[in-house]
Order: sequence, then structure tokens, then C-alpha cells
Amino acid sequence: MCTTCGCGIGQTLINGKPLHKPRQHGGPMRFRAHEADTHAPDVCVGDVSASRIVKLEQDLLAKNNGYAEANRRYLLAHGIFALNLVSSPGSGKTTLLVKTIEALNGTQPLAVIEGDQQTENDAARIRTAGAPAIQINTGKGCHLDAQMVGQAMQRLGLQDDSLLLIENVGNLVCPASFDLGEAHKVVILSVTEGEDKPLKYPDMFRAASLMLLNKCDLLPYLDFDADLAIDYANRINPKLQVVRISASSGAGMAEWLEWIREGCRNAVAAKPEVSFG
Ligand SMILES: Nc1nc2c(ncn2[C@@H]2O[C@H](COP(=O)(O)OP(=O)(O)OP(=O)(O)O)[C@@H](O)[C@H]2O)c(=O)[nH]1
Ligand SMILES: [Mg+2]
Repeated sequence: MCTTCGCGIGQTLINGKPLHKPRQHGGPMRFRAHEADTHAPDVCVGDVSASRIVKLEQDLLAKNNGYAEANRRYLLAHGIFALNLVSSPGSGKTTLLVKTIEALNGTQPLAVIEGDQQTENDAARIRTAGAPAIQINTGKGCHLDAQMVGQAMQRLGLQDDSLLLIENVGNLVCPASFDLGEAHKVVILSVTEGEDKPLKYPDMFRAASLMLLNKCDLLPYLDFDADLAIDYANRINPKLQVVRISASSGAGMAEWLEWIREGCRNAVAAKPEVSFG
């Protein structure tokens, strides 16, 4: 369970089958996490004190970090460059992945892990584009965690020196807290969402290395100030790189593809040498 928003009670499915170990939760806890003031340990919310909620959150993230480290070690050992794509629902993640797969045109071995609460739609779109894909359905959960991703990686059978693209559940809040073992989080902000998203959801923009400002083809029809949106994002995270892109028109794709290729080259170069004997 994610104590940030109280999500995640229920069953996770990977390609329609239950996650190997059903995730534990502490029974029917009656609290509303949004109302918990975690700075006031004596406050009780429902049955649970705020200090207990903080402890639960710490335990949950510590457990996740253990799985994330295992994923990261595996990826490093195999020269695999992994990206975790995060955004609001509908910002264009799957469209962007499809266009990326088409543009790479078999020059780069890759695989995709798709995360959504329900449906296999996105994995089907990726397979149609010609790449292997596995779908994780999180049920009530609003984010992928490292255990789910580790199992999906095993089932995919990743190639050495490949690219792993993970599309997280559309949500600008909880996925920011969950390390999956990826090299980078890539946040996608579309121009239909409003310039101030980085200020309203700073954790996500702080956690990301790259922001793709998507749907730029729509700018002529919108009252959206792209420079202001980028300025807000850089106020939150001065190191955040930005690419203006349109998955539909292809504008900005060359820069995004070069960023990916450079990451793949670095991942292969960082792979430890195997010693024989
Ligand atoms: N105009 C325009 N539309 C886009 C662009 N990229 C995506 N779209 C449209 O945006 C809608 C949502 O795209 P998806 O790729 O499904 O978005 P998503 O982020 O994967 O959505 P979820 O998985 O549901 O969170 C679709 O109608 C796309 O055609 C773009 O660059 N320009
Ligand atoms: Mg999608």
C-alpha cells in the first residue's frame, strides 16, 4: 500500500497473471492519508496515529529501495539503459514510445514495461509497433513499484546492452517516490496541462533528469507559455534537461533519440568486465 494516498490494496497482475508474491498490507486500515499531518505524531487519523503512518511509509519505501537496488545491479551488470517515463494520464507516453520504437527501427534492442491500473491496451500498442512488451495492471495502485518491475524484467528476458522503457501509471504524485532501479526518470508534460504543473507537483520534476514538453504541435491553438513552463520546471530542478517535442509531428524527436543513444552507449561502457577463470 502507498501511504501517500492510501492506494494499492488489491491484486497486481502482470500480463493478466498475479504478481508472484501478493503484496502485503496490514489489513483494513481506516485512515485517510491525505488528512494526516505527519508533523504531528500525536494526531490520530481513523485508527492510526500519524507517527505510525510515517513508520509505514518509511518501511514501504525501504522495502521498495531493496528491490530497486537489485534491479539496478542487474541492469548495470547487463549494460541495460532503463528509463522510467512518468506523467499525468494522457500526456502522450505511449504515443511517444511507439514513435520512438518506429524511429529506432530495430537499430537498438529494446523492451517495454507498461503500467496501468487496468487494460492491456498500451502493451498491445507497443507490440504492434514491433517491440516486446509486458503489461502490469496495478488494480487500485497508482504507481509501479520495484518488485513488480523486477518480476516483469525476468519475464521479459532482457537482452544485454539493450534499452528498457518503463511507462509508469499516469499520475504526477506517487511514482515520484518509488525508485524502480532505473537510470533516469523522464517526466512528460504536455502543453494542454497548464504551465504551473512543476510548481504544483514539484516532487516529480525534482526526481526527473529530463522533461519532454510534448504536444508542441498544439501550441498555436493554446494559451500556453512554453518558456514559462520550462522556467517553473528549472526553478524546481535547475539540473532538469528539457526537450520540446511533438510525438505527433516528430518535432524534437532527433534530440530525444540522441539522448537515448548516448545513455545506451554509457550503459554499455559502464558494464563491468566479466572475468573468466
Ligand atoms: N496533438 C498531439 N496529440 C498527441 C501527442 N502525443 C500524444 N497525443 C494524443 O494524446 C492522447 C493520449 O496519448 P497516449 O499516448 O495514450 O497518452 P499516455 O500518456 O500514454 O496515456 P495513459 O497511458 O492513459 O496515461 C492520444 O489521443 C494521442 O493521440 C502529440 O504530440 N500531439
Ligand atoms: Mg499510455
